[in-house]
Amino acid sequence: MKTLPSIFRALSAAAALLTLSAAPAHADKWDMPMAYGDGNYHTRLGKAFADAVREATQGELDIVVHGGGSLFGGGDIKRAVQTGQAPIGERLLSAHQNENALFGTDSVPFLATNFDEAEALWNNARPELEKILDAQGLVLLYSVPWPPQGLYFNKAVNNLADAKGIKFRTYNTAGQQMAELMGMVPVQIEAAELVQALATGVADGFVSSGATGYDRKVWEHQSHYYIVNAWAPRNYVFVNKDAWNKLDKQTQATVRAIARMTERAGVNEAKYLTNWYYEQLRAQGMTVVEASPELKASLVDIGEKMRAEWLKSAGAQGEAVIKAYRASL
Ligand code: PCA
Repeated sequence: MKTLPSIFRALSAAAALLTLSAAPAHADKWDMPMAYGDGNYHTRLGKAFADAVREATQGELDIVVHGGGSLFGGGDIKRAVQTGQAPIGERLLSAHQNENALFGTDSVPFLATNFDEAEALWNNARPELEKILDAQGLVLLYSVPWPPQGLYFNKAVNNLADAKGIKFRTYNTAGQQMAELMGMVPVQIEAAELVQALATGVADGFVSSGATGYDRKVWEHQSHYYIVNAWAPRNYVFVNKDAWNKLDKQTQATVRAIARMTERAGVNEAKYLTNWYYEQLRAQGMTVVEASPELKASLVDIGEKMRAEWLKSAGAQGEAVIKAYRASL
């Protein structure tokens, strides 16, 4: 957590520079639901973003973050913002893959497995996603990645035979498909309910990064974390278009500038924390290691099948994004 204070300082210094010469014509209070707990870096960044916006608009745009799914659960946040029940919110992007395959671009297995690739993929997917969101009445502000994804279990799992039949918590379509192809039994559960699921035997393993294992203190129920770097999913922050259009142009530009800085700070924070989380899991007695070559080879095979499926469902638009991404590497 070493770097976050400097992010707060930088954002607040930037906010001071961006401060509008005249306060906007009318004050707004925006409730901002977020799905992940208050200690998580996405939620801490959301609060830093809100603080910077409040400072730069001299308190006239007051964004109030509600973490941990306390205002709307993760599964309800997008709809809440689309219907205007909340003007702004944050959600896991790939949770909407069932609406449009493009939302799952970041979770195509082994397509982007480190932060640089994840950023290149995002840069190429972003314009398409902005169009899709615009048609849904939403304005995209910023997006921050999670560390690359691996597998948690309560025993050693070195091959598909070891994994067979395990009840496995997932958070998106890709995780679900991967679990099924591994011979496991997927169950979709929000991070906020993860510990309960592990404690009651609803799930005996799950896909995630070190972040969620650390945030949810899963060492009480899990013994192994396998580093796989299967994909690096993203959260994104979006605004209801009507609420956005009520802001004057200068306020919009200020919010956009702070959003850009928050995204940059978030990428750096995620990079820094990736190994830090592994160290914390190890300090709690967990085995944190690379997946065995045998398991890794099976996952690569499964990943190829999933990539082919995804390309089919994402059509020409998806193919164009992947092609441009590959060309940009
Ligand atoms: N944590 C989130 C999504 C990806 C991650 O690393 C979760 O497990 O819900």
